[in-house]
Amino acid sequence: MSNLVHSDTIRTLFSSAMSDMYRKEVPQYGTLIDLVRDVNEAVLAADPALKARLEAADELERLDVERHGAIRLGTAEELFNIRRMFAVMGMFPVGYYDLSVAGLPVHSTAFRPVDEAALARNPFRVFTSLIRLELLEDRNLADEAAGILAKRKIVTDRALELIATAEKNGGLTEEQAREFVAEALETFRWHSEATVSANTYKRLHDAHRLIADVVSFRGPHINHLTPRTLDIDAVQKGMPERGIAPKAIVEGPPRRKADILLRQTSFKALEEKVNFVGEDGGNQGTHTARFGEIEQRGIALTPKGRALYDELLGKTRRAVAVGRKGEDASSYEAELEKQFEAFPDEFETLRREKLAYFRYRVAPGARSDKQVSSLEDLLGSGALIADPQVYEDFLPVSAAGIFQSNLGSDAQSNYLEKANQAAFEEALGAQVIHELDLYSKTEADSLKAALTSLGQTHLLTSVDKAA
Ligand code: OOG
Ligand code: NI
Repeated sequence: MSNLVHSDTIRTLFSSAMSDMYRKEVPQYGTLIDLVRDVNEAVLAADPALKARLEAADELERLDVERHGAIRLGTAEELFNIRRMFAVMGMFPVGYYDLSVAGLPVHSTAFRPVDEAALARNPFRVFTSLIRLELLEDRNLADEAAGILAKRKIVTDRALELIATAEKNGGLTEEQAREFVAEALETFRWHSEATVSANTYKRLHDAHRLIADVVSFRGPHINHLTPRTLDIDAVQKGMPERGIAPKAIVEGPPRRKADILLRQTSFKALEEKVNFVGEDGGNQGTHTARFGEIEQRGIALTPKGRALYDELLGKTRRAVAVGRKGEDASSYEAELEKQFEAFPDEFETLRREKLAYFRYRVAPGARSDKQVSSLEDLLGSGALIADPQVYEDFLPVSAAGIFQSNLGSDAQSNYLEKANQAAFEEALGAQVIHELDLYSKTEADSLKAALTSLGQTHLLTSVDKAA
């Protein structure tokens, strides 16, 4: 059918509908969006070279719409249907994150676009966690929770019909797409009416706050939507001025010239009124789940770069107790900066030492004259340009820090069973895509295309071997 709309269009409709809904539900989110917009404008105005680079690399336009959200699911069937729903929007499961190591009874993936054109148009991502009742010690409570979850339906009937239509026809018409977005939105809406009694809520909550958050409600309310900033320290500083209290430390790498991976900070979850099920027609209480977060994205790292990152972060965290009784921001930051002196802070060095992924392109107007003898010569002459590839994914240690600061608990459970990607993929009904494959393919493909158009394909073999 030729009258189908592109999945990129559906994703953009959906992410903007989610943003509108969350702005109404959580007003601080709107404040944060305004703050991030102001900071980004100021950064771009003060750094024309950065602006030019982002523009040339096709990264500037997506910045205004760039968001990620997060949801927590209760059952295998829910994860299965959510995968199908996101596929209609051109979002696929990338990466497997085991959070049991951080004492959280969940494992996760990120649904996101995977091809370059789709990422450039709108890189909307949803960090999606599945609770693991099998990790609960109290087996009776686990059974009870499973029984409660088995009764709910998080995707509307009409949304399921439209998903099936999209699967059959390879997409949706514009009219169907609009209806699909409206129906999909229902899945992620906040419900102040709990599905359980105050007593059941308390027991679930005592087992783990995350379990209560998932099991007590009709569906997986979106728990944050995160805009991307070009200067997270400026936003962190600006938050209190606009009446928002950020968590003490920024997760991820320290501030650098050559940004790597992902830096994130959040504000504490709101305490919201909830009506529990009760004989006398209701029972008021509160629930804290929904919060605000911002992020700054840097370059994607190769396995070698990632190993160095993990090593330096690990050293920092061993040297300073993080996250437990109140975060001591200044000593943590000082230690982090000290440790990361060992991480090269020039894109040029990151590329030469194969610590990070790049995307190659031909400089505007560059021509191929005689054959050059090395890639470095070609880069040095300015004919070939290496742009940093944005890290499009998440970081398990940071994610655990975000989870924990919003659960507001110091308690760490020690779970015996650890990662179980096979069980996660069985629930998903698909395998997760390995994020590193995507970055290395983009790098290899872009290099090949650029060298071909410069008539320098003789350089390819040596590069391929090195890759
Ligand atoms: C997800 C927390 C992780 C991130 O950006 O790493 C996260 C959640 O709280 O459900 O959002
Ligand atoms: Ni997040």
